[in-house]
Amino acid sequence: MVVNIESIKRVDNKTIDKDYFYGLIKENQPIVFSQFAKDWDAIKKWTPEYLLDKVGKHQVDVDMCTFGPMHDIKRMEFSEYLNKSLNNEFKSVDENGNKLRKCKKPYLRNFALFDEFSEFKDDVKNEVVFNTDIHNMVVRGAFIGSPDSATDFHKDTGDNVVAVIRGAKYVIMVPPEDENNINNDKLKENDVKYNENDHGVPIEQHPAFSNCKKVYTTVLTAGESIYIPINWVHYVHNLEFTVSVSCWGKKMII
Ligand SMILES: O=C(O)CCC(=O)C(=O)O
Repeated sequence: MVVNIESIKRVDNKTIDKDYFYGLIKENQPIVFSQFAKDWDAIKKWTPEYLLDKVGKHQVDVDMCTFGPMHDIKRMEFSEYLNKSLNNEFKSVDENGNKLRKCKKPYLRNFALFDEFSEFKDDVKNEVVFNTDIHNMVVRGAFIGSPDSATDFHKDTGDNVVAVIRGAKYVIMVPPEDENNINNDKLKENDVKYNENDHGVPIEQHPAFSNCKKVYTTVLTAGESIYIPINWVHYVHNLEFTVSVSCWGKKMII
């Protein structure tokens, strides 16, 4: 059965009027803001060289993505992780030469860059859409991943605005009403294939989604952001070496 796919709505306004912006968010549908992050300092500043210079010697906890009872976290110097990611040196096949699932590739997820290095704090602005009330914890974390690293299907405990600083991400989203129609066994059997050079099954034919009414997709590039409403199941595949910042909160400014 062919899966019904819809592209996530994009708004390209250079300056986003606040009322318009929050009106869109109120609909509780995913939206791509293609200009929202374009002028952030991070876009100009966060080259691999800059990150290495500022963070290189710092120890980071890399999710080795074995997804056992505990995630397999490996501590390493940021410079080692960044260079291996940039050069795509983490293995993508198992001992028998079979392709590993993308979400099994080591990935530096939810790195507390802003708590640990204050000079990065003002370089990204996705928190501006959240109310910073003390009861509304607004949390930001950086995601730095090699080509073909991925975060498996999951949902967040708050609304989320993900901004891409470098690279590109293929995003798949399933609305809350279809969550129980996803076949997780079929997902484990086959990766979602992005294009002809990739492995797995294209989303249009993927059996894990054949009972879903509609599945939403998009590709985000540097300077673009996506609003992921709470309870929407999502999957993110880094198409190249990618740096992004997720920002979660429970109360938007509306
Ligand atoms: O960028 C990623 O790999 C995952 C982002 C995500 O799923 C999240 O912020 O909840």
